[in-house]
Amino acid sequence: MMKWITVIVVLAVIPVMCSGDCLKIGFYDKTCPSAEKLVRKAVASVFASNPGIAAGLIRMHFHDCFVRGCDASVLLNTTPGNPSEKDALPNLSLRGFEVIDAAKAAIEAACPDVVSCADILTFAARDSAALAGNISYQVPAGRRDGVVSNISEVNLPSPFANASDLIRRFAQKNLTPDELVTLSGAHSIGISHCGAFLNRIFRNGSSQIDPTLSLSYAELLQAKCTPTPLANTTVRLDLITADVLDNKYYLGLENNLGLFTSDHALTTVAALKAAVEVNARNPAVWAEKFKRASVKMGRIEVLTGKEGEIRKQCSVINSRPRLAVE
Ligand code: HEM
Ligand SMILES: *[C@@H]1O[C@H](CO)[C@@H](O)[C@H](O)[C@H]1NC(C)=O
Ligand SMILES: *[C@@H]1O[C@H](CO)[C@@H](O)[C@H](O)[C@H]1NC(C)=O
Ligand SMILES: *[C@@H]1O[C@H](CO)[C@@H](O)[C@H](O)[C@H]1NC(C)=O
Ligand SMILES: *[C@@H]1O[C@H](CO)[C@@H](O)[C@H](O)[C@H]1NC(C)=O
Ligand SMILES: *[C@@H]1O[C@H](CO)[C@@H](O)[C@H](O)[C@H]1NC(C)=O
Ligand SMILES: CC(=O)N[C@H]1CO[C@H](CO)[C@@H](O)[C@@H]1O
Repeated sequence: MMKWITVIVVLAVIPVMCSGDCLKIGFYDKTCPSAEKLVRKAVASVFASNPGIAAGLIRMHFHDCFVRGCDASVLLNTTPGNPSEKDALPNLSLRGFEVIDAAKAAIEAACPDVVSCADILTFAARDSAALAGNISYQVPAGRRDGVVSNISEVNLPSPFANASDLIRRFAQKNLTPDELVTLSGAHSIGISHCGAFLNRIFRNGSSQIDPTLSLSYAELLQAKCTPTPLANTTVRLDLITADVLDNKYYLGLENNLGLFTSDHALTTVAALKAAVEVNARNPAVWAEKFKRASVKMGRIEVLTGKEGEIRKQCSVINSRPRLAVE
């Protein structure tokens, strides 16, 4: 009898305990079993006609997690008196907001007020990796949505950054130098505007082109970005396999084909360079590390339990204080 009481007491206590941040795989299994499937469907349906969307969503997840944690603050619109993260310069062309909105609408129709936008974005980034790179993994959920998005807090790593600056910024988010290199592999898909690499192709002084950039590639980039460098011209981040999320990015780095100063920086210090070499030689090793590092990035400063809220619409918080200008 006593034994059974003990068992019952233990079982009753276990569900309220959780280690670390409380996120778990299958978080919506009971409350919204179709959630992950609906996100996958929304991403896949856009991907079919616009494969670039995978890059957009993976980058959006990174930007969300690095600013105020993975709390969907990146999705919030500017409101009167409060310019949001979306209006910050480094957002330069985030894309995929409409995919998140479509997934959210489908999910609200099936199970209202249960699934956070932060989890939807996390699932969408995960599904993007599967579509663009056949890189599949399970991702824990249970994030809640933040109620603050502030342009002044957007302080992302710069494409002009050197190795020590990148290492420091990732360390601030509890990510290791190896994870910096591994996650940068996301630059094996997607595009960039000229503004992010002009420093490497139009320089004043003796050498106009950054000597650590392949000369023929630099000339091609110069042609692309002339005569209006700040127009909407875009180039692919990975020359070798532009649309496939794979480890060819690292081969590019080893051949001075990294597009940004921050890409090339990964080959400039021993610790990072060793990781670049490992990733370049071992596609499966890199893919495994990419999965793990993506899950870890998805745990940065998350809100859980009763923190934050479950937004009804991903671009606005549920209830906001009335402002004088409204
Ligand atoms: C290491 C520091 C990083 C820097 C400095 C950086 C910088 C940039 C810049 C400047 C662009 C081009 C934006 C544009 O001009 O439109 C870009 C694109 C992109 N970044 Fe990063 N990034 C970094 C890390 C990451 C990480 C960790 C991820 C995700 C795991 C990521 C995923 C992407 C993707 C997928 C694109 C292509 C976006 C698209 O095609 O819409 N980046 N990044
Ligand atoms: C945004 O953040 C800045 C810097 O932390 C702060 O001074 C400002 O008051 C914040 N704005 C809003 C509307 O909360
Ligand atoms: C995708 O990856 C799985 C293992 O992770 C593998 O069995 C399968 O053959 C791959 N599919 C393609 C199309 O490469
Ligand atoms: C790297 O960049 C940081 C920040 O811009 C700067 O303070 C530092 O001196 C640079 N380090 C090297 C080795 O160039
Ligand atoms: C080079 O000079 C031009 C014209 O003087 C200037 O607009 C540009 O910003 C300079 N570029 C760099 C990298 O200093
Ligand atoms: C770039 O594209 C955006 C959206 O497509 C557009 O609003 C903007 O005017 C374009 N800018 C230039 C310089 O063409
Ligand atoms: C998608 C998005 O919201 N882009 C914004 C990025 O920031 C610039 C200003 O720096 C805005 O004009 C864009 O609308």
